[in-house]
Amino acid sequence: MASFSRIENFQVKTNQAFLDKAAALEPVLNKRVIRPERLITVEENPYHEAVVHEAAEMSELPKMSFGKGDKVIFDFGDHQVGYVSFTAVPVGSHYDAPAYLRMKFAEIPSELLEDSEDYDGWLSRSWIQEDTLHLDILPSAVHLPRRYAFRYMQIEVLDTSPKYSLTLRNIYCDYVSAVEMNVVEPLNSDDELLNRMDRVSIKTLMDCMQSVFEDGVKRDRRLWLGDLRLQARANYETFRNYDMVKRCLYLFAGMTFEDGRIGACFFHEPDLRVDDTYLMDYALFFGPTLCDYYEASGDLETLKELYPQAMEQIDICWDTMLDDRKIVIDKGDEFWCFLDWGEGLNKQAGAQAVLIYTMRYAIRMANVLGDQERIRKTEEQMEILKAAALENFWDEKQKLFVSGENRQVSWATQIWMILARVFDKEKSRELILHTMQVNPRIRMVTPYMYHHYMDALIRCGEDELALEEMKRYWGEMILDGADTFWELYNPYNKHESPYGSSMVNSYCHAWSCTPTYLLRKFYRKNGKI
Ligand code: RAM
Repeated sequence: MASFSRIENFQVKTNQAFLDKAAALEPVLNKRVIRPERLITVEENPYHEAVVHEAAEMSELPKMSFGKGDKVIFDFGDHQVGYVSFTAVPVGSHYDAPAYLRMKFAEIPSELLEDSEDYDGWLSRSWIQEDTLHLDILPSAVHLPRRYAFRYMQIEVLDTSPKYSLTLRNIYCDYVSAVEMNVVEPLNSDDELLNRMDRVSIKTLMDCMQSVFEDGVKRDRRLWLGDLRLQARANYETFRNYDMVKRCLYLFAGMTFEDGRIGACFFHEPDLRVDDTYLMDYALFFGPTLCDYYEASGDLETLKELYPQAMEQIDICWDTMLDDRKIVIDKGDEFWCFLDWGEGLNKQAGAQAVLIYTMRYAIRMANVLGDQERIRKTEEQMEILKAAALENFWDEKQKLFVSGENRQVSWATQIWMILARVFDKEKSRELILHTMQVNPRIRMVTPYMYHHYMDALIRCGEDELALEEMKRYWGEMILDGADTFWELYNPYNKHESPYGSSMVNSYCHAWSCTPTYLLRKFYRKNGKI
């Protein structure tokens, strides 16, 4: 299922003062030189899993030379984001032809077993991290111009000539990030798996903190509002880089759709530009993200300045996205609301719940600013929307919420209804436990949706269960070899991809970094771990 939107003659509304504020907050990236730790080989086992074998220590490299058809794989020891350099030196007779190399970068070992010729997904194949290079003059100090996201780098010699081969020297990566790991205290739990989940979360977040909060450093390398909200939450518990959140909020507010709707994602290179994609849930999350930012940073000035736009997102939904019954109009297969990548997931009831959820944050902000009129209006609207949700989406027989014309039952719908607090805590608890028992066929596939599942369990007072589920999901990803958390992880289908091929899946995806937020905010602070 291809999901994207494209608007002909897309018109935007710009607030230059906001964009200038965002530009002034552009971070200077820290650089660190990282060298590979060892040479490896990768092979496929009978279960179609990639198995890594150590081939040699790095100290062996100067003694090795590579001719036509040879491959060497460098393991950089952990996930990296940055610019790779190396020197190629010819050995043998004087070189009589250019060296021709193919380089492949992989976040996880199985990417090295894939052949991009077989790619048939619907996202651009240009995301696959491989390049070829001709070296006309040797020796040659190569500085690759692209930024790569990887742990493993494979160099394949496509050709030299019968008269010479190559040695490879001084290979390193200039790692880049806006933040430094050493400002974050370790979790120090007695449970080593939790410590690892925390560390991997922080590394995921750190790698994605570039000029903006990128969603994924392999792909899409841009700012998405839904991702930002979770990244910002994890950031408040770890790096506490308030400026980067502020910069991203001003970017979204500084360039919107002509009618004031906030775009789902934003490009920051070569210049600032909102994408022509509107997602109802993402636009609404501008409010909660702003509210969280204010509560974490105390920056009242920014709250005041951006509050009107947060409210406007709700007003737009109230005015344009509801039918006479005050339920969200189902736009079916269009890319109009995200929630999760689950195949066939109907978004109608979930979107209604997100609108209600967002209103709670609107009231929180209105309280800070003493906006009584907004509080009164929003409380009234929330009640109307909750009543409409119960009337139209609650199925008393199944004791579950349904969504869409086909009355679909999904995990996402139940979870968002719980987060919207359509029921009180006890009834919500019954609902989540019942959902777990029923295990609806339309499951959660992204760590993004799993985060909301954890949030819902914690909200229902099921902290222990949330911890178990967190270990089962993110912990399992670690056991499957994650150095950073992946964009997609469906324990029931490990090769799942919403893009028609897992070759373009991202394996350092910021919306997956929330265990550190959950562990630090709800468990460590209360002395529970
Ligand atoms: C994908 C990315 C991104 C997400 C959007 C909706 O393109 O994974 O992180 O926010 O979908």
